[in-house]
Amino acid sequence: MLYHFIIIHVDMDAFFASVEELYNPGLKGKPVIIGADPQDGMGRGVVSTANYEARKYGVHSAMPISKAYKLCPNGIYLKPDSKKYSEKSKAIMDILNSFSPMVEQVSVDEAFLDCSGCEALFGSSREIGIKIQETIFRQTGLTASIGIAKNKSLAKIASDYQKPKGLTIIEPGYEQAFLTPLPINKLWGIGKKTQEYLNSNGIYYVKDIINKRDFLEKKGKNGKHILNMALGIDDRPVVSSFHNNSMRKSISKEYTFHKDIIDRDKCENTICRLSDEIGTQLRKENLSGKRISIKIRLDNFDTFTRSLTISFYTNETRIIQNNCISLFRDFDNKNHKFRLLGVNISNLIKGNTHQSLLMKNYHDKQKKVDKVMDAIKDKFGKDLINRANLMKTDTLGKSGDS
Ligand code: TTP
Ligand code: MG
Repeated sequence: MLYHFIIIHVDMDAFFASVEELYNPGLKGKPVIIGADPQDGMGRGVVSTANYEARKYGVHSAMPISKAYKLCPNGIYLKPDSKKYSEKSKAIMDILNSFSPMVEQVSVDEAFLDCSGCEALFGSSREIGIKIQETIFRQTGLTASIGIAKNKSLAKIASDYQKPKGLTIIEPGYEQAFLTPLPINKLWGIGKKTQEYLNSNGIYYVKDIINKRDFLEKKGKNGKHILNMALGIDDRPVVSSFHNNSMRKSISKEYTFHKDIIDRDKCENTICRLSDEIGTQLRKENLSGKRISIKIRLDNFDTFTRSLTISFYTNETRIIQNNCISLFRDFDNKNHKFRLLGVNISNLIKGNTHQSLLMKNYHDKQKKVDKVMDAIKDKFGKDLINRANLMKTDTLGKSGDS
């Protein structure tokens, strides 16, 4: 028999909202929207997710909460409760690990499994898919959609194809037939900007990409990647995250200003405060990270991220702050006001800082400061104490996790 790959993508349905429905079954059948406080239509945050009932009104993830409120004023609006979601996420990942040793978690509610060669154990790929859905439902009460194909990109497209509770299998040999009629935004990794660019070049469907392959081949690495996605070519392996399954991939904090602001000093203070919160959390969870990013949303909703990777792992507030500030200073807001700022640290490992010996004295001092700050925050709460450079920080409202 010809050996073929069985790559499975599992994506939970309306994850945050479904978990809330589990805890409060009275919500079932009603439109539920998880996200920022809508404040009677004046709220300034965004929607994290909406259940399928609320989606009928046009509400979706990342939409401004004020717009969601306009579309669905009678919806039930809830704030995200990340503790609940990560507990359920862990339970789901444990189940997936019982199906294959090769499980790659890609977000809180989503993972790839390499089940190639598991047929003898679990049956055909369809049977494996059904078993995974049934086990998740039986053990957590939540529904998942599943895509099965010969590689990650195809499996990911397939899991989204018939949501919710979908099971879509792209049989070997039928990949091209499945892909060509799809609109380009169904391909993994084609965001809004790329979609607009391709549309402006007359490319709307996957088949258009293939017809214009010469054009894409001239567009460097990204163009070739898009062409490969359209041809169903993807040789990225499922990288098992078995060893750090329960470990976070990144920590983010963000803050939406109550009013858009232009004052860059105020922005820097907010960035310092968010970096401080991230440092505290890293140390609490005994993690260190290497890739530092800031997120900037302007008053016209254009959103940017700027990142850098430092040469050592850190959990020191000062290092995170300084790098974020430097990223921020390089950013030209072109006279637009700032609406939201965020800080993220990723590329995480368990444990403490690995840094150059030359800087050891400096770091030892900073670590002492961090330790004292953490102890005081633990005892008296995080809002009581701030470093000197945070003193001008906008204290209206609180930042949120994401
Ligand atoms: P998704 O899997 O993208 O969405 P979903 O599970 O809510 O719905 P679907 O059935 O379409 O898969 O994201 C998983 C969770 O991540 C989602 O429940 C909430 C959170 N999330 C955000 O907080 N902000 C976002 O912009 C997105 C897309 C998701
Ligand atoms: Mg999902």
